Amino acid sequence: MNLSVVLSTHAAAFQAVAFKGDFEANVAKIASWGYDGVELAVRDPKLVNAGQLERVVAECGLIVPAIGTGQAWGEEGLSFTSSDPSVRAAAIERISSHVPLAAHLDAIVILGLIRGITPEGQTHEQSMEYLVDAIQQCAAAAEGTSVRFALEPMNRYETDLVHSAADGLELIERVGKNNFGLLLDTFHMNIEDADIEASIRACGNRIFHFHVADSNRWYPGAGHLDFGSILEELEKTGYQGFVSGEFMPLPDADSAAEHGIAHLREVIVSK
Ligand code: LER
Ligand code: MN
Repeated sequence: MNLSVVLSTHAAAFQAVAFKGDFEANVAKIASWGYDGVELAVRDPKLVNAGQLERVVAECGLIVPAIGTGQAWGEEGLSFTSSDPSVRAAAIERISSHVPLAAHLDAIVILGLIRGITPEGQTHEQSMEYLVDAIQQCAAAAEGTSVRFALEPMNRYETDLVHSAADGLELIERVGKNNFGLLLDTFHMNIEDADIEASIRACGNRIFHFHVADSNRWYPGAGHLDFGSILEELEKTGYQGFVSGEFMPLPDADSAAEHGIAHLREVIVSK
């Protein structure tokens, strides 16, 4: 199973992005610890030199399996479900602008925080309609390319929209696009899903990407999740993608990344 870890291309406010700044040095460190890939958090692809980025990553022998987009919400307030049509349009435009970079890197585009939160005075159903429409527009923008989008069900403390794997599957039905699937994150699933392994089975080949953090959002092995069982179930679905570490930089980013991969390799080998 291929393992990656999340890295921001710029300083980021989101605290579960383990590494920030000093891009080249961080990519080299990630490779030296034995990761196969690096998931990149990119606020705006306009600000990224795709060729240079690809060179730095490839020189270290790494792959970029996925691009995170949540900084556009965290730092600019872009949202698929804003009541302001110009904000929704800017969010759709921003996500569509990831398609060339993602095609270049053969990476999944992650739809996480960019879905936003239902604003005061707007109904939940109205937000869901905006969300379905936005995803359909982004999916259409990637038609004719190999780029796929993965929406991440996220826990109730971060958004009111799409919490569980079951909610994600319902959304897939409504969107009805083949290049749209799910990103499952064990931290969110531990809060929202009754049975993590059963959710993985239910999502099957609609799992496009996978995040791991332990129950406390520390590195795998620091909490009470059974990653042996979780990853075995994921493998049984025929999943060919990456398992990507997205955890708090605690006790510090380097130790977390090293302990995390050590634990994952150990549970994978012992299965
Ligand atoms: C992003 O992948 C994620 O898991 C969210 O919790 C970000 O806040
Ligand atoms: Mn995540």
